[in-house]
Amino acid sequence: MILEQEYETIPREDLEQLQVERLQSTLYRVYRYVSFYRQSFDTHGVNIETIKSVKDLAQLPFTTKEDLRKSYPYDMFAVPLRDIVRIHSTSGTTGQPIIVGYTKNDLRHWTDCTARLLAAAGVDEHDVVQIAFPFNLFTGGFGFHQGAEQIGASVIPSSTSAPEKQIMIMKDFKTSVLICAPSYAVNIASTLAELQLHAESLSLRVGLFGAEPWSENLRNQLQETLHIIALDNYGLTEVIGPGVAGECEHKNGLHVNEDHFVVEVIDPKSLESLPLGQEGELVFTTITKEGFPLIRYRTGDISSLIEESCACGRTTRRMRRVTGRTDDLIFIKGQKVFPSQIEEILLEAEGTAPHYRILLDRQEGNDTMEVQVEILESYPAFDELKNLERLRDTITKKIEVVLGVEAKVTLVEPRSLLRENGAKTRRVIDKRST
Ligand code: DLL
Repeated sequence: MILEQEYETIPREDLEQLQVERLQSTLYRVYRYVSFYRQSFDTHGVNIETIKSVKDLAQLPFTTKEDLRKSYPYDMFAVPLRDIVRIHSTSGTTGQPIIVGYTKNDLRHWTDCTARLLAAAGVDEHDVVQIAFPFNLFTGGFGFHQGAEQIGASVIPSSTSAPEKQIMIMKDFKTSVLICAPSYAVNIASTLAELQLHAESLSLRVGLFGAEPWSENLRNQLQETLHIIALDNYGLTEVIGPGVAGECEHKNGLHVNEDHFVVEVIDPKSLESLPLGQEGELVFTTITKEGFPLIRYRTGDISSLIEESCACGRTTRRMRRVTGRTDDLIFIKGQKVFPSQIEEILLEAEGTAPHYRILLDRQEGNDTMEVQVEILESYPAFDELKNLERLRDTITKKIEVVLGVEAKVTLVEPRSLLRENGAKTRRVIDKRST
C-alpha cells in the first residue's frame, strides 16, 4: 500500500520543485545557525543565493563523518537544545560517537518515513509487529516503533535478547511482522530449527531487515526458513535512522524518501557526481530536518540509483541494495572484496549455514584470508569426511573464480561461531594492522 500518495507518487518535476524549495530553506537555516556550515560555505566561496535547482547542489562542499565527530556533542545542532525532544547516537565503535537531535517536527517526519516502509511491505492495523532491534541510543528500535504505531499495528518492542525468547514471543503473541537485522533473523531461523519448530506453525508473514549489508541469497534463505516475504530497508543515524529508503513488494531496489532526503552518488576518489546507474558512494542532503540538518553527507555506503520507474507506481528514485561500505571493502592481494560477496557464495553451497567469519592476516609479508563457515546440522553428509572435503573445495574454487582471491576455507561445527544478539554482526576480523 502507498501510504502518502501525495509525496510517494508525485510527478518528478513537482518533486524537484519541492526539493529545491526545501533545500533553500535548509541552506538558510544551516548558514545562520550552524557555525560549521557558515565557515565551510564561506571558505569554499559558496553563495547560497545561487542555489536555484537540485543540480546546483554540486557547488556545495561535502560533510564527512570526521566533521560530525569534531562537532561532538551538539555543535551541529541547528536549534537550541530546548527544542530538541530526542537524542540518539552512533555506536562510536570506530571513533567518537556522533550525537543527533530531533525536534518535534523531525520526529513526526521520521515516523512518517518508517510508516511508509511498513505500508509498502503490506503492514496494517491487523498486524502484530515484533521489533527485535535494540531500544537505546541506536535508532532502529525507536524509529520503527513510532512508524508501526502510526500504522495502527500492535507493536511488541521485544528488543534484543536470546533468540529463544524472541521465538516464544513470536509464537505466543502471534507475531506477523518481524523487524530486525538480517544476521539476527538468521539466528532466529537457526534456533527455530534447533527447537524443531516449523515456521509454518507461526503467524509470521513479513520480515523487514536492514542496518547491515545482506545478500539476495540470504533473502531467499530467510524467506524459505521463516516462511515470510523479506524486504530490505536502509538508513543511518546521521541522516535520520531507519526510514531513508526501503523496498516495496517488487523487491527491486529501495525507494528513497526523496521529499525528505536528496540522494546523490559520487565517485569516492574524484568526488564527481556520477550519472544514474553507476555505482559509487551515496551522499545525502536532508531537506526537512530542523535539529540536525546535513548538507551533502558522505555516507561511505556503496550503491547506485535506478533510472527506470517502478511497477508499484511510486515515482521516488530507487537505490540498489548497499553492497558494503567503502571502509568495509577488503583489499586482499590487490583485489577488492566485499563480505557480502562471500556471503552470496556460501549460501549457494548446499550444506552451509549463513554464519561465517572472515579472518585477514599477514604471513611473511603476504595477505592471507581464512573464511570460517558453519555447516548445517541437517546436512546429511555432515559426518562423512569425503563429502565435507568436497564441499570445502567447491567453496574455495568458487571464491577463487568469482572474486579472484585465494582463501583458506574452514568448515566449522554447527553453532560454533559466536552469535551476537545485537543490531549488527561483525563479519570481518582484520589482524593485518596489529
Ligand atoms: O543502522 C539505521 C537502521 C536501523 C537502518 C534499522 C535500517 C534498519 P547506523 O547504526 O548509523 O544506523 O548504521 C548505518 O549501516 O551507513 C550502512 O553502512 C549500514 N546499513 C544500514 N542499512 C543497511 C542496509 C542504522 N539495508 C550504516 N544494507 C549505514 C546495507 C546498511 N547496509
